[in-house]
Amino acid sequence: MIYNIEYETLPREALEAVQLRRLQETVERVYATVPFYKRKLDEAGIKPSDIRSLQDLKRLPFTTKQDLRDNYPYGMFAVPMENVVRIHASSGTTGKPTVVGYTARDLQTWAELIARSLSAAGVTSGDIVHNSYGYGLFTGGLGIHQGAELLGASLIPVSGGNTKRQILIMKDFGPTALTCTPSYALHLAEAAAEAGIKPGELSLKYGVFGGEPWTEEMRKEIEAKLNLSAVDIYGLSEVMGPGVSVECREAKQGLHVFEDHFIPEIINPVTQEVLPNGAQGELVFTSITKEACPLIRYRTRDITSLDRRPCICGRTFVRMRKVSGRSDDMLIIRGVNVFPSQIESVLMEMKEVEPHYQLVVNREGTLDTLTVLVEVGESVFSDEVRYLQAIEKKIAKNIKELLGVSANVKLVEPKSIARSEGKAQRVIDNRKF
Ligand code: DLL
Repeated sequence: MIYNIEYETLPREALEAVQLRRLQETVERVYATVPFYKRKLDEAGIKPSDIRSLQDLKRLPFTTKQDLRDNYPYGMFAVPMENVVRIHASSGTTGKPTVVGYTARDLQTWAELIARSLSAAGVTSGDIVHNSYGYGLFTGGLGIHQGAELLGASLIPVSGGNTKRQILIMKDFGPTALTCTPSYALHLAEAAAEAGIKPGELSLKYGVFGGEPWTEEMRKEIEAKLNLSAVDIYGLSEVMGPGVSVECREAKQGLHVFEDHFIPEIINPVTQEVLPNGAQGELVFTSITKEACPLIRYRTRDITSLDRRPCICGRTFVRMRKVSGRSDDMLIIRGVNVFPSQIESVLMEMKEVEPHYQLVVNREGTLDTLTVLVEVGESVFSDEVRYLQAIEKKIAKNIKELLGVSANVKLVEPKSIARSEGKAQRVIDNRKF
């Protein structure tokens, strides 16, 4: 079902008119209220009144995560604190967290975007939603929570962790939809199987998974193990949280960006030029309705491309391809660019191994080495050594063929790679730069 039929199916021309008006309002507002943006626009010699068409967007300066850090904690807020009703933060791997605020209207907007997202997955007011995204400063838990309530579904605020209890709830409360990171979905599936529950025994029908990159192969695996239809949901706390874009269950080919609230662009991360339609590069967002923390041309570091072809679901919003990785997650191993998702798709094609893996990068002398740890199932692990070695060789060969990089592949015991209740840690880079 399309939750907001009027906006989600707006013809392009009408949509662009809405976008331009909202963009102009946003630029005027940030220029007047956020000293950082006044300075940036002055430096670039641009006045808010210079934004006369959507083409003018590319004249505006970028915003980076570093800019948010430099203005920590509240320097980027465009409204007085008394109008801010919620604060979230993303932890980030280094340094201070990135802090974001929401006005009451921002929370309403966000709830609507989640209601749209859940609807795109197939969820209706008659569904029971088991929400295992973490509650707290992370936007996943509370973000999904409010949107599910707005939709009128029955929401179970389980949050992450305590997997045994999660399984009990999944069995006894009869949830029809599951929301969590894809890696945790897989973990829940395994735990359910261990508890002797067969895929068809749970009442799940829909999954809305995101917060980290995952491949098509991983989708198939989760759908089979949990007997549900899974869509990908994307977002980032700086821009809003989950619900910036979502796949529709009709096509499951690319995530519709809620373009009446966010304008996406794809740039070359090195030269910063805007790339033509369909080209792959770094995703950039401008928020055009946010009150508390509007962002102009925020560089996400996520790598994807935009698809403007019409979609069978009827939504007119542009689709972004599944994110293949982050430009800062990209490993450069002996000069070769490697994304964890590329390795994942090699592994997923092999039925002998489990979808749990970790990449470990070391530097020996001047040489980078890549070790791929992959779990195998109980039955395979107890097989003879020669058989295991043959599998390791086959994986290494497939990685070499696809990526042109040599890897040491090590099969490890079932359950030996740490499970995460939120985002999985796929890479351990021990090199010192
Ligand atoms: O992860 C928001 C979210 C929560 C999205 C729950 C979806 C579901 P942050 O913690 O700020 O926000 O992390 C944002 O996570 O820039 C991407 O690199 C990555 N990411 C989020 N969703 C996806 C996805 C939330 N569907 C960062 N596919 C983003 C790939 C994703 N990467």
